[in-house]
Amino acid sequence: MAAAAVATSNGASANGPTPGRLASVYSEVQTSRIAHALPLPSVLRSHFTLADGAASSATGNPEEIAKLFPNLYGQPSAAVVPSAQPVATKPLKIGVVLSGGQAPGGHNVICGIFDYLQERAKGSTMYGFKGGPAGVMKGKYVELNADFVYPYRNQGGFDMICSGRDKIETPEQFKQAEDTVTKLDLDGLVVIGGDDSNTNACLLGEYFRGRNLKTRVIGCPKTIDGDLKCKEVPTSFGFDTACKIYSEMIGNVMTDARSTGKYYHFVRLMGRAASHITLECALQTHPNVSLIGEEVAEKKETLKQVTDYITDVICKRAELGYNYGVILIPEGLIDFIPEVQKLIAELNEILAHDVVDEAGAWKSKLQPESRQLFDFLPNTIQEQLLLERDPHGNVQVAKIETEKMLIAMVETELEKRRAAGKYSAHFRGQSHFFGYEGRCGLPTNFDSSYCYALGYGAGALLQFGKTGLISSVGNLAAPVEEWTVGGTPLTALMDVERRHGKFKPVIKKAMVELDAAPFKKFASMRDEWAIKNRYISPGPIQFSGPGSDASNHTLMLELGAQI
Ligand code: FBP
Repeated sequence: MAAAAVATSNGASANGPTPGRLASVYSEVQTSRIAHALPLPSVLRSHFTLADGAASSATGNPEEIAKLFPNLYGQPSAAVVPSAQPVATKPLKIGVVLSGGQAPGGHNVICGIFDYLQERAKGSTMYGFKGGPAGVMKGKYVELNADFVYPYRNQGGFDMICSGRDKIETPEQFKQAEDTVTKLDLDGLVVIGGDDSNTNACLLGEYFRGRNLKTRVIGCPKTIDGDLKCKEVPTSFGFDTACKIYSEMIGNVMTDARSTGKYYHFVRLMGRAASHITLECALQTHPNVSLIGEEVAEKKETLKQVTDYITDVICKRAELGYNYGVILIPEGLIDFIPEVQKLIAELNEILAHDVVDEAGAWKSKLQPESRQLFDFLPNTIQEQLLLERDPHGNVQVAKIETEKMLIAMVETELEKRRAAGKYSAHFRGQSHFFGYEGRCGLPTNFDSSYCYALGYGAGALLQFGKTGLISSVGNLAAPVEEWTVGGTPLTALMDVERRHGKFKPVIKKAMVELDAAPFKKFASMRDEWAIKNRYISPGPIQFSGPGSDASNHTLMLELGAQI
C-alpha cells in the first residue's frame, strides 16, 4: 500500500519541522550571493512559445528503445522561441525532486522553476519531495513558498529538500509514485539528476503517460562528474563549480609542494567512471602527472604500467633536483584498468550469489589471473573492492583509496630502482581525496545562471504540456542573454544494455574523448608539465571582477573556443 502523502506547508511537515536555513546567520559572501540578480537568457525575458523540432531517434538500438518507450519514443525536441503575444497560461501544480549526489546549483534549478511559476503561471503550487526519489514514493514533501526558498538562492548544497539515491524501479514503486502525484494532482514533476536518474525520469514519464495521468515528467542534467552531456545538453551543472574548487585546492597543494620540496602529493579526484574532473583540473593547474582513465583503458594498461609511468616521471624529476610534485588520479581509475575491470566483474557475480567471508572459499571462484591480482593488492584495497554496490549496481569508487595504493606501488618500484642503482633520492607520498569538498560550494556565476535557466526552462516545458524531455540550455560560449532554451527527448539520449537477459534502457555516460579538444590540449602539454614546474594556482572562485564569468576549459574547448 502506498504511504499517505504527508501534507506540509512553509517548511513544516507531519514528520517534524523541516529546519530551513536562516539567512540572518549567513556570512557576508552568502548574503551577497542571495542578492545576486540572475540574468535570464533574453528568450525567457519576454513573451515566448515553444517550437517543435524534428522527430527524434535514440543514441543506439532505436527499435529496442521504441519498444521500451511506446508512448514517448520519437518525440521532437522543443525550443523556446519569442512570440509577439503573451501565451495563455494556467496555474500549475509542480513537484521537484533532487536525485543522487550533490552538485552546486541544484537550489537554483528549484528557484528557476519557482520563479517561472510565480511570474508566468500565477496561482501555481510547488512541492519539493524530500530526500530524493524516496520522497516521491513515500509521499514526503514540503510546499515551497517565497520565504522558504529565499535563503537558498545562489547557495550550494541540496539541503532545501535533500537528495537520495533510491530508484523507482519495481511495479509497486511506480504505483507508489502514481499514488503520490495523483493525490497531489500534479501537472508536472521535475527530476534533477544524473544519467541514471534521468533514465528513471523517462521511465516514470512513460509510465504516467501509459496510465493516462496528467502528470508530465521533465529531467534536468545534474552531476559534478560532467558525464551527462551531448550536443543538446553541453554540460551538467555542478561540474564548473566543483572543478574550480578542486583546482584551487590543487593549486595550493602545488605551492606547498614547491615550498618544502619534500612531498609528492597524490590527489584522487571525484568523478566516478569518467575522468572529466581530473582532465579539467589538469587544464586549470598543470600538475606533473594526470592519469586519464579513458586513455589507460584505450591503451589497455596494467597496474604495473601505470605505476612505471609515475615512477619514471619521479626519477626524471629527481635527476633535475625536484623531489616533489603533484599527481592527479581520477577516482574511477582502477575501474579502467582491464585486468581490474575483469576482477571487479567477477567480484560482482560472486557478491551477488555467494557469501563473502573471511574464510575466503569464495576466492576459488575467481579466474587464476584475477585471483593473482586480488592477492597482490593491499588489504585495504581488497576490502574496499568488496564493499556493497550502490543502488544502481556501481562499485562505490569514492570509497576505494587508489591514491594510497599507487603511493605504495610507486614506493616499491622506487626501492627496486634504488637497489639497481637507478634512483637515489627520497620519496615521500602524501595522499588526498578531493571529493565531497567540491559538491556543495557556492555555485559559480556560470552554474548559478545555468541552473536558473534550466529550472525556468523546465517550468516552461511543463506549461506547454511537454513530458519525457530533459531541460536543455545551449550556446553556452556566448553571454547568458544569448543562451538558447528548450528540451531534448530523453529517449534520444538512450541506448540499451542487456542485463539479466533483458534490455534495459540507459543514458550512456559521456566519457573523456581522446580525440576531442580538451584531451588533445592536455596531451600536447603534459610532457612539459611533468618535468618543468608549470604550476598554476587559480585561486578561489570569484563572483565579481576578472574571470568571474568565465566557465571551465572543458566546456569552452568542446564548444570550439580558443583558450
Ligand atoms: P552523481 O552521479 O549522483 O551526480 O554523484 C556524483 C558523485 O559525487 C561521484 O563523483 C561520487 O563517486 C559519488 O557521487 C559519491 O557518492 P555518495 O555521495 O553516495 O558517497
